[in-house]
Amino acid sequence: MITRRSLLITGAGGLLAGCDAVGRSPVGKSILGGGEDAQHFLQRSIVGRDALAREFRADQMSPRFRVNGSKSADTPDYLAHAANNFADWRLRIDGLVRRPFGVSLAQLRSMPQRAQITRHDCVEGWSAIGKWQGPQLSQLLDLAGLRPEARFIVFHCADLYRGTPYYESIDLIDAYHPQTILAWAMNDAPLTTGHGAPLRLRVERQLGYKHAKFVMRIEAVASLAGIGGGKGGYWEDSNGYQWYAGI
Ligand SMILES: Nc1nc2c(c(=O)[nH]1)N[C@H]1C(S)=C(S)[C@@H](COP(=O)(O)O)O[C@H]1N2
Ligand SMILES: [Mo]
Repeated sequence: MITRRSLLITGAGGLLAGCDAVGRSPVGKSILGGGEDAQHFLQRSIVGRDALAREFRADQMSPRFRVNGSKSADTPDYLAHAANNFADWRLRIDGLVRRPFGVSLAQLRSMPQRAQITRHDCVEGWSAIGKWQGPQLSQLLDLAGLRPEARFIVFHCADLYRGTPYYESIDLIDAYHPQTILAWAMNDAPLTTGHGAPLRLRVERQLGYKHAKFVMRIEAVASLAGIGGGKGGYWEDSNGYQWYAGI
């Protein structure tokens, strides 16, 4: 059986082939501005982007949840904050926002919280069910006030993966999805270093590599062209992974 996930992972050729037909139709033309838009449009036409990811019961949580990708961030700045339990650390929110600001871990913990038990699906073929807690990303974006030109949210991470800064990006549909949270807790405990302390993204309708760990800065941008290699994320730039990794 072809699952939606395998279709979307392996189906780049198929989806893009389908773009021609969409691009020729009047509605397609008005909506499609580039490859990213084409993927948005097609994804939205296949499944509702607002649909919730499945949530699980506590007894369904995986006894072991693998640490994957970077296991830590070893810049002097990150290590100094980690040694101090991130007490002076601030998440920075800037870019195309009216009120750029910094927010402490204590403040993030005192905002309204969302907790969810979800399944993490890594593109490498493993999955694990865990519980994540933190404020919804939408709350922080609303506090900052997105400017009308903002179209993508970029997550700048503390780690270098194989020498290159890890980063990821999502569109505003996923940024405002109710299950998109900035998690500081996993399985009812503060995030461990391996799972991305002090803060990581959970974007539950997408594959694992989109879930940026060690998030230091959130930037609202109009285009992904000026960030990293321009394709919207570490793996997108380095390995041709799809920018929209919907599951
Ligand atoms: N900053 C950063 N975020 C990252 C990665 C990474 O190497 N660095 N790896 C990604 C991948 S491929 C996966 S599957 C998940 C793994 O999260 P986990 O270590 O909590 O299992 O983190 C994602 N986020
Ligand atoms: Mo992954």
